[in-house]
Amino acid sequence: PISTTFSPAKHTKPLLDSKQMNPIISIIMGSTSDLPVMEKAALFFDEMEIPFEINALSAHRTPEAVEQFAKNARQRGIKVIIAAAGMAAHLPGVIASMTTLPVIGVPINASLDGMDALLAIVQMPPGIPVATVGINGSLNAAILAVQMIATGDESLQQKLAVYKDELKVKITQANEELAN
Ligand code: RP5
Repeated sequence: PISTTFSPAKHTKPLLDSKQMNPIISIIMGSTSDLPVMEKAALFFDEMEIPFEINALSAHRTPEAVEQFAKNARQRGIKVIIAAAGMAAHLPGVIASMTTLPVIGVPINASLDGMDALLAIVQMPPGIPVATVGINGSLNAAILAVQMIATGDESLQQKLAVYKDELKVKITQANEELAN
C-alpha cells in the first residue's frame, strides 16, 4: 500500500527511517527552508501515487549523513534522487558523485535570484551528470523523475499521458475563453 499522503507539517525533520513506505523516489533538500519549494514535487508524487520520502540533509552541515544516504540509496530501493539546494548548492553534485542512480538537481532561489545555485548545480564536471531543472523548478523535477520510472511501467506511463492531456486542455480552454 502507498501511504505517502503529503503533509508539510509532518515532514519538517529528517525522515530517513521511512523505510516502511518502500519509497522509490527520494527528495533531499539542503535545508528545511527549501520545503515550501519542494512541496510541489511531493504533491505531484501523491497525485501519481508514487511512494517517496523527503528529508533535509546538507552537503556542508551534515556531510557524513549525505555520504551514508548516497551510498545506500540504491540498495534501499530508491530509483531516482531529487536533490535541491540554494546558495553554494553542492548537494546534488556531491550525491551524484557517490551513486549510479540518476540525480535531478533543483536550484533553490535562496540568494542572487537563484543564479548561484543554478550554476553550481548545472556545471558538473564530465562524468558526474546532474539533470538540472530551472530555478525553483521542483514540479518539473518531479515530472521528470516519474517519466524516468515510467520507462519500465506502462500504467504509470498512462497516468503521465493523462496528466499531460490535462495540461493541453487547460491551454485550449484558456484560448477559447480569450476568443469569447
Ligand atoms: C542551502 O542554503 C539550503 O539548500 C538553503 O537553500 C540555503 C539556506 O539554508 P538555511 O540557512 O535556510 O538553512 O544549503
